[in-house]
Amino acid sequence: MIDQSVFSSKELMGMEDKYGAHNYHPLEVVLAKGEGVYVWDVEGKKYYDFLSAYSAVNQGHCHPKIINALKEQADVLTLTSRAFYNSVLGVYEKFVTEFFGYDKLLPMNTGVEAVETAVKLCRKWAYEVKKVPTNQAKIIFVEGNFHGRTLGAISASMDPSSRKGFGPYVPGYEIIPYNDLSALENALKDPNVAGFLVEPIQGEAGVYVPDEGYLKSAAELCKQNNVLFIADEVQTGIARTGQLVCCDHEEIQPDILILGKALSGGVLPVSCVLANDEIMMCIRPGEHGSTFGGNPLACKVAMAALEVVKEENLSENAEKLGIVFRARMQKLVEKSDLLTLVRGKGLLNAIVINDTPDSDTAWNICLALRDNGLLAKPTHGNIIRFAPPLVMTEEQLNECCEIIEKTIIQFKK
Ligand code: IF1
Repeated sequence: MIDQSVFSSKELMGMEDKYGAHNYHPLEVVLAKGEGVYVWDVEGKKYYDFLSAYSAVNQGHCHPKIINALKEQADVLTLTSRAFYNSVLGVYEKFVTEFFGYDKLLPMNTGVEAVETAVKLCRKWAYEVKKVPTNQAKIIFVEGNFHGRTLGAISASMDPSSRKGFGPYVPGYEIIPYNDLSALENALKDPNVAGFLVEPIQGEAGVYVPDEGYLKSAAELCKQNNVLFIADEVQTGIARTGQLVCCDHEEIQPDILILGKALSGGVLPVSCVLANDEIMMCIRPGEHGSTFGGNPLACKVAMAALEVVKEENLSENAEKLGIVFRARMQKLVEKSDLLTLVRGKGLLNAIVINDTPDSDTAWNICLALRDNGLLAKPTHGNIIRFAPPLVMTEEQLNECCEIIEKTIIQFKK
């Protein structure tokens, strides 16, 4: 076996470049270790992680409770497939449905698989319960969405780099403006509409928070029109925005809830779809599944990951630190010509830079942040997302704000 520690960062980046597909453009830092809110590169330099693997490691890197669950179950049983029952899945399903308040759970692995599952489930419900004519079901999406990389998900995308060159696309979708209730009301007039699928806060679009009341009214409109309200909380769920799921801010329960990422604390790909019986029972044996979905290793890891969220009050911490963070960044916005605004909820935030979306300013600021010991990633040329692990302390957050302030003040275009 190759011992990776004998390679420098430069050599490791060179190997990815030579032997890996070029489907990413990573920030130049090669990480070798993580613990809590910190990561270390191959040369041993320590950083604050302000991406948290796109909000998958909300519980912090290598959380001991989650890693212990992984280790213990790894010695016992990892995978049976769903051809047989396993001794953990039912316990897990009971735990998670009670945790989030739904009748039933359908286990998958990656976020996008759960999105696909939700779309299939919604269509099935439309034909069986709503009595939409065969193959006529329509799902409404919003502009600026990001739901993953499969053909089903990119068919709903408007981002050329996600979409262009991969057609033909999946039919039966309609895209309306985000945060626009009259557009939704209009779209819902078509009796073949089965579902409205939305991110409660748009991550990739640049941490775009809709107006207060938008989600609640959207859910009501869906209900009035017998359309399923489907929330993609793959990124916003699991305490990230200061509530267990972002829809809790408006006290709504989606008809279908999609979770991924931090459901496992970033330890394994674990995702799920939650719904009540009337919807979930529309899918019957043989109609959907996955080799790895519901495997006992994933189930044990995810239960530990959710326990950490409760035991360590991560929602409350995200809410509290988010307020501190935005207040400090607001002061920075007022002080620096480089920034135009800060926005977000809980610990899912972004700063917008006074430059065009196709500029390289955000990227260059992220390089400077890296040199100063903090890792973040632009979502566009002029937006930087800040999403640290939720186990951060206020003292650590203040230190991070100092790094960001210093970097922005000293930054020269
Ligand atoms: C990449 C973005 C974040 C998601 C929502 C489903 C999925 C995602 C709301 C699919 C995934 C990831 C994928 C990652 C980048 C990242 C991302 F910038 F592209 F938009 F987080 F903001 N729904 N988002 O955000 O989940 O199948 O990946 O597990 O490199 O594509 P997945």
